[in-house]
Amino acid sequence: MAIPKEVKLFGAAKSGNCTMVHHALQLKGVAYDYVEVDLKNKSEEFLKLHPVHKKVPILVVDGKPIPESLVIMQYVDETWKEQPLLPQDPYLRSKVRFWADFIYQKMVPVVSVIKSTEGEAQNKAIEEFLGQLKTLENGINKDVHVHGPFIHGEEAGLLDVILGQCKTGCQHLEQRLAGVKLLDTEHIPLLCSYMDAYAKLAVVKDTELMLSQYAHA
Ligand SMILES: N[C@@H](CCC(=O)N[C@@H](CS)C(=O)NCC(=O)O)C(=O)O
Repeated sequence: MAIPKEVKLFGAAKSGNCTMVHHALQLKGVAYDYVEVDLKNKSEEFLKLHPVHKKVPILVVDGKPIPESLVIMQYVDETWKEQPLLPQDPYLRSKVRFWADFIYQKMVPVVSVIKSTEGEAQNKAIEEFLGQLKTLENGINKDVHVHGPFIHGEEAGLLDVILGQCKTGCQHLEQRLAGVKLLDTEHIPLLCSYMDAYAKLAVVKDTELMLSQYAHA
């Protein structure tokens, strides 16, 4: 397969799903152009890219659009071989995909409940989320982590990218829910240490700086 020539990311500066795609592209050293989408006033150009989805991020590779952050990151990993984001071993790959899916399909919906409720219902959702964090910590350590500062070992991989964004999301949530600690080093010491290692990577600062010009968006 020929290496793509033109790579364009349509995203929004405030979107965590888009930030993960920036990180994945930059970790792999892929050169790309960025288009900031006004989500309140989506352009015709953007709407034509994926009429079903109509959400960011969308990666356009040599004119072909790819939606969904998790699908995009796996596409990027399969297309550019430098610094693999997924393990080479198929069994280990299945484990990484399982835990990525757990975060997207099980944890993200609970975060939505926390954001959209109050009182008893919100407390119940917070408890559920804390339990999921523990399940994730135990599962990742049993299934994926071998040795090194990152979940994937010596280099950051797909789960590190996703967890990096989880950290940002949880910090915002903690500010909103004054007094509630979601990322507690006593409760989930290993996840906290992977997240801290990831936060120190240059791609994190570089993306933040690049997107700061759209902070008003
Ligand atoms: N599951 C999708 C979620 C995409 C998504 O929800 N994008 C939001 C921004 S984070 C969006 O485009 N919202 C605008 C809209 O729904 O109109 C992914 O991971 O890419």
